[in-house]
Parts: sequence; structure tokens; C-alpha cells
Amino acid sequence: MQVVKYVFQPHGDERGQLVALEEIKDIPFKIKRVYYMYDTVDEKIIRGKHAHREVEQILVCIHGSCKILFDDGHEKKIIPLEKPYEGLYMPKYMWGEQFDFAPGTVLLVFASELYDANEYIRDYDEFLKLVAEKDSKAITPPHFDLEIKLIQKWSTVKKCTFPARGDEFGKLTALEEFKDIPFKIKRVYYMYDTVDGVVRGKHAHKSLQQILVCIHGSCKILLDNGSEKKIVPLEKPYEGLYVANDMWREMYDFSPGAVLLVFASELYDESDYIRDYGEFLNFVKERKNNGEN
Ligand code: T46
Repeated sequence: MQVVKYVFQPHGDERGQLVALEEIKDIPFKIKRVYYMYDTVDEKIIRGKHAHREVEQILVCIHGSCKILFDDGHEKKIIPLEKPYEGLYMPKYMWGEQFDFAPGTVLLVFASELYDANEYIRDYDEFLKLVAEKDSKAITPPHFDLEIKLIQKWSTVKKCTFPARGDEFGKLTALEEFKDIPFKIKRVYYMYDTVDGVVRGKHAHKSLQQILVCIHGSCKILLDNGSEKKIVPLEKPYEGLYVANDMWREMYDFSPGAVLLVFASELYDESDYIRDYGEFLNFVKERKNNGEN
């Protein structure tokens, strides 16, 4: 058994940083659910304290820092997460705990399955028993290896409010494909360290649908359907903005430390972008003429 640390490749430019994660390519499974923890009460809180029978996960500390305990029933290992471009793979049958959250930390988790309370193993003795049963069938003894993988690769608008599940530890928002997100989540990307005064975007898409969530801080989104413009502020980690393909978009007025998280219906494809405003207006007109709008 291994604990794998992924180092993703940030796409930094003069505007700031952007990390894009696609299922199978960057995340080693199909992304069915994404959840994030924020407003964690203090550094004494310990979250997790369970293992999973079915769910595989990738944990990314998208803002701030925390520590992750991995326990395979034989050994324990604590790994810090403190860079928004680093991810830790949490396999099935691994006891996990998250703690030592710095103030303002946002921990983002990609999950391979939808939420199912029955697949959790919450009792530590039961976990050890299940591990022993699995070991008796295993050929090689389990051991820890921290393997660093550098991944070198590389008008319709709706504001929705997601359930913010608060408890004594802090807040958690979970988003499942087809339920909270109206499409299959094929890619997730996030922008951070955005330079003051920058305007990002300035393009439309031919077919991509997206949900934008300002998971930390705030920003504004300008939407333009070719005949009308609308400015939507995003300032709550439990509010999402659905943006359909045929919409010119600009993101600006990022507060210091803002993190904009985006769920995308398609893998990255430069040929889907319309970067010229005149071309965008023709695209919208043509769609109207064809009765597609
Ligand atoms: C959108 C708005 C809201 C990738 O390699 N993969 C990706 O998935 C993305 C999104 C970007 N990149 C690369 C391409 C560029 O070299 O990252 C760099 C920055 O991307 P871009 O200039 O397109 O970033 P924004 O902030 O202008 O636009 C992004 C999305 O691209 C776009 O789909 O709707 O956010």
C-alpha cells in the first residue's frame, strides 16, 4: 500500500495561478462528487476519524494548511498539506484524520463515489478487524511509500445555493454530479494568487457548461449573452453560478486571497473557446437563426 502525493502543474501567468484537474488524467478515478471544508473552528479540531469501504479520494488544501493522518492498521503517517497544487491520494481501507487547520483553510476533496453513509467504517476496532481479514488474503505485506508524482501536462445563468453542512467542527459543502451540479463533472479547476486589478476570462465557449464557486474570498462575474450584460457577485462558499456555453464571461474584482473553483462539463479543449468578441456575437446570432436559443 502506498500514500501517493501528487504535485499538479499550476498554469501561472501575469494574472495569477490556475490549477486544472481532469478525471482519469490528473485524478486517478472518475470524479462523482467534490466537497470542501471551510470555517473550521480552530486548530484543535480533528475531522475524519474513519475509513471507507468503497470511496477513493484526493485531498487538496486549496487555501491555508492542515495535516493528514494516514493509518493503514499497521503504521501511521502524518503528511502536511500546504500548497494548493499538491494532492494526497486516500485509498479505500485507510483510516484518515485531518487536523491542525490554519485559520481560513479550505480543504477540497475529490471523491470516486456519491455519498453513502453505509460505506463508512467509523469504529476503529472494526477497521482493524477488516484490515486483518484483508491482510490474511494479501500476498505482499502492506508498507508505506511516499511517492511524489509530478504531473507535467499538461444564456443560461443560474445562481444556486448549496447546502452548507455545519457542525461543531466547521462547515462542509458537498456537490454531487447530476444532483447539485447539473452535468457530469469531468474537470475541476481553481484560480488563486490572482493579481490585484486583473480581469480573467474574456471569452465564451461553444459547448462547455460550468458552475463557478468562490470558495474563499469574493469576486465578480460579468456575463454577456450578446444583447444584455449582467454582473453577479460571488462571495459565499455555498453559492454557485451556472454558466452555459454561449455566454461571454469576465471574472474580476478578486479580493485578496480569493479562490475561484470551477466545475466543468468537458475536458480542456482550446478549440471550444471563442476568444474574439465579434466572433462571439456571430456565434450567438447564428444560434438564434438556427432556432437553438
Ligand atoms: C472559463 C473561465 C471561468 C488548462 O491547461 N486547462 C484548463 O482546464 C484550464 C481552465 C486552463 N488551462 C490553461 C490554459 C492557459 O494556459 O491554463 C491557462 C490559463 O487559462 P485561461 O487563460 O483560459 O484562464 P481564464 O481564467 O481566462 O478562463 C478560465 C477558463 O479557461 C474558462 O473556461 O470559463 O475560467
